[in-house]
Amino acid sequence: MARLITLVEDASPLLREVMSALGPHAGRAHVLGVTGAPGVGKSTTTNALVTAMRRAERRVGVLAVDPSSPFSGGALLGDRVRMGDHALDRDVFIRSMGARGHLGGLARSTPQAVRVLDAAGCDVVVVETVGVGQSEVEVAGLADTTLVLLAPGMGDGIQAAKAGVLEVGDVYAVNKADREGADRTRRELRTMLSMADRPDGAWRPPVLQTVASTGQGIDELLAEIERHAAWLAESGGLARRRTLRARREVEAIALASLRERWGADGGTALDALADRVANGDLDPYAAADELLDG
Ligand SMILES: Nc1nc2c(ncn2[C@@H]2O[C@H](COP(=O)(O)OP(=O)(O)OP(=O)(O)O)[C@@H](O)[C@H]2O)c(=O)[nH]1
Ligand SMILES: [Mg+2]
Repeated sequence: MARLITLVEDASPLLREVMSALGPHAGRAHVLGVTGAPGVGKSTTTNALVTAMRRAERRVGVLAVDPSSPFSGGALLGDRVRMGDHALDRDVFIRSMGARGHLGGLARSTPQAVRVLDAAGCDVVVVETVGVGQSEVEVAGLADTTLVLLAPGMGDGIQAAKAGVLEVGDVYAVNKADREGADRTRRELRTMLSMADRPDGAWRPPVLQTVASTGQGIDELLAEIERHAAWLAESGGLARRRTLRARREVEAIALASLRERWGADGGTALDALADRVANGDLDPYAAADELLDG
């Protein structure tokens, strides 16, 4: 699994063959996105959720994706500490991925890495990503279920609305509930979520409270995540989300390969066209046409 994910990170030419071989084995895993502001407790919560999932004998894959870092080293160090409980468990696979400077990097590599873990027999694949709305990877587009974490003080309602957090969550947890203001944050969040226009029969995102560092509230959180998964399967939403995920995956691969062809890494075709547009010799639409025709 580690080697296959390295191929994914390196955008290896072998991937074409690998993905075609993996295809028939994938499509079984439940993909859980975990997102929220830096330091809100995503890794600690993931660690606690994995403990609960292991009690139910699920095989779990975890991808900690850091769009802000070109290196996976830093994140890896933190995650080793935060998710260290599972280091020796053969049925838990944890991997950090950074952007590494590849074009369309994480947008392309994250769904492919999920596919590897899925095909390898993980029942659940957890994808941890920092932030919402602004990152290169939008977890919500990738996951079957998206868990959004907030913490008292740092994630009050108004800020949550700004960050677009209110649109992406299927399940919310106010983590660090051992700190002051958790009840208020939960109340505000519930109020804001209740103002959203939801058709009859639509999923209503629950808001829980957790103390990930002690495991408090984690069983309830996992129960809500599983309730959402069941609802998705019943409502037909699962197939829709998976098609959307595949769509993004195909799009990301196509864009990455187009960019490669253009030589956006300092290639000449795009540079020459850019020169002409900058000098006013060519309009940008004509330039784009020429690029696509070439
Ligand atoms: N008091 C308290 N501290 C917590 C809780 N959950 C996590 N922490 C602490 O918060 C800090 C950040 O936790 P992480 O799990 O690394 O947070 P993260 O969201 O993964 O952080 P990044 O990946 O860096 O964005 C750590 O020092 C944790 O021990 C909690 O429920 N209560
Ligand atoms: Mg983390």
